[in-house]
Amino acid sequence: MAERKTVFMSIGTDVIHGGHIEIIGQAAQLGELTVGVLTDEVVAAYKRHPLLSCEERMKIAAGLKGVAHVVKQNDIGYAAPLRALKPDYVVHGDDWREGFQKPVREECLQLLAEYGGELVEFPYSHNREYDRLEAAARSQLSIPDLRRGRLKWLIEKKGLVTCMEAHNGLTGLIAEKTAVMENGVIRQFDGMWVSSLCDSTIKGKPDIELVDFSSRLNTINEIMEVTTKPMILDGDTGGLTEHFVYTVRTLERIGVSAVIIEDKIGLKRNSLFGTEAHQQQDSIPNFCHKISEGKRALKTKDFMIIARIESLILEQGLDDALKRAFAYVEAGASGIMIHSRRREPDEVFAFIRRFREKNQHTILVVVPTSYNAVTEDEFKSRGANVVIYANHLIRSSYPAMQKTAETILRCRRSKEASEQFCMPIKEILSLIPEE
Ligand code: SPV
Ligand code: MG
Repeated sequence: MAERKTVFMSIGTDVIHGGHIEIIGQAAQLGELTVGVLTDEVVAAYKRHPLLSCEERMKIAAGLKGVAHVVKQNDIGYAAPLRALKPDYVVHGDDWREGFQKPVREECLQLLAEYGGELVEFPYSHNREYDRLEAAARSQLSIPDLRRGRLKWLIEKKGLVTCMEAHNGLTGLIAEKTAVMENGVIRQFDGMWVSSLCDSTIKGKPDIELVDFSSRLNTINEIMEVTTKPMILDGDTGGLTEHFVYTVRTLERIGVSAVIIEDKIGLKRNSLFGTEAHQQQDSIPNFCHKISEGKRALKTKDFMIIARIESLILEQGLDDALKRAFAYVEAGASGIMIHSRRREPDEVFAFIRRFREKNQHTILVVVPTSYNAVTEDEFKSRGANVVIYANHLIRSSYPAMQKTAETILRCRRSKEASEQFCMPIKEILSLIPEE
């Protein structure tokens, strides 16, 4: 009797619908079917945060009719399972012939050619009901209780996460949706940073805690309404401790993942002014009190209060920064943000090294605006956990808008600006589709 053929297919979804059952049934007819269940990190990177864990999804897959074996798949690519299993057939929907999965398909074909395996593609079912299901699953992720803890989860899974600044719904969508494909790996930002500088600048105000909390809250809500990724709020100094406890409760309730407060007191100026502007650092006991009171106000284990140290900005030295860091952790800070305005990363690296000698677990946040040549991989290898791109969308949009305005003034009409700098009307009309 001829040996039974073997079949492999990958599953990343946590919403199993009739379309999946159909394709699994067809795959099982070809032979003994092994299903690779993509890990949570992989699903989060290429699609969205999974609502069910990999272990749960493996149990579900194992129970489906036609599935003989289930394996965990650690990569969107097929190299590991195909080299290990050498299945006669790989089954996939034909939707991956185009779009971001195209290189994955090409790699899969090469792998199959190595040992004479075959790719079997079934027509992908564009069913509106399935699209609606996926949209409903995605919208779940914006629910505060599901969004809040996702920053911690991502840091635990990935070691290092990246956050892009967002200052309104549109920039929120850019932070949420921008993705690039590189060697079969999809890169996206993990979360968003709601910067005081950008939130003030977009309102035409200086970054001196002039934009009040209600207004900051409006910005947060505007972004949250159209996105699902975790959010870190730049909480400035946190204000009076008596007020901060209420701020913390509000932020936690609406699904923000973390607030970062800086150890300054009095009229706050943007850190990138350094000592050029008068700025005063808070005392250690006072700031520790603010942290511990904020911590006491929390209702969940998900929300994080992160203490930002301004010692390097105010030229108080590394020892002062470290002394503060350990005191703030002792007071209950879930993380430390170390800030610097030098072009060289040396003092930040020295801080991370000396902090990590004594503390391997507390989350470390860096904001490499001035020392911008350091890569994310290097930060990770040195022990940082969060990289924040604090102001780049506003800094890139302002010059672009100014150029358009100047060109219209100079030309006394909009033709030139429109042709050179503006996206087509048709594209802007369909940029945000109706749901
Ligand atoms: C912000 O983005 O508002 C920050 C970071 O606080 S910085 O501008 O570098 O101070
Ligand atoms: Mg700020």
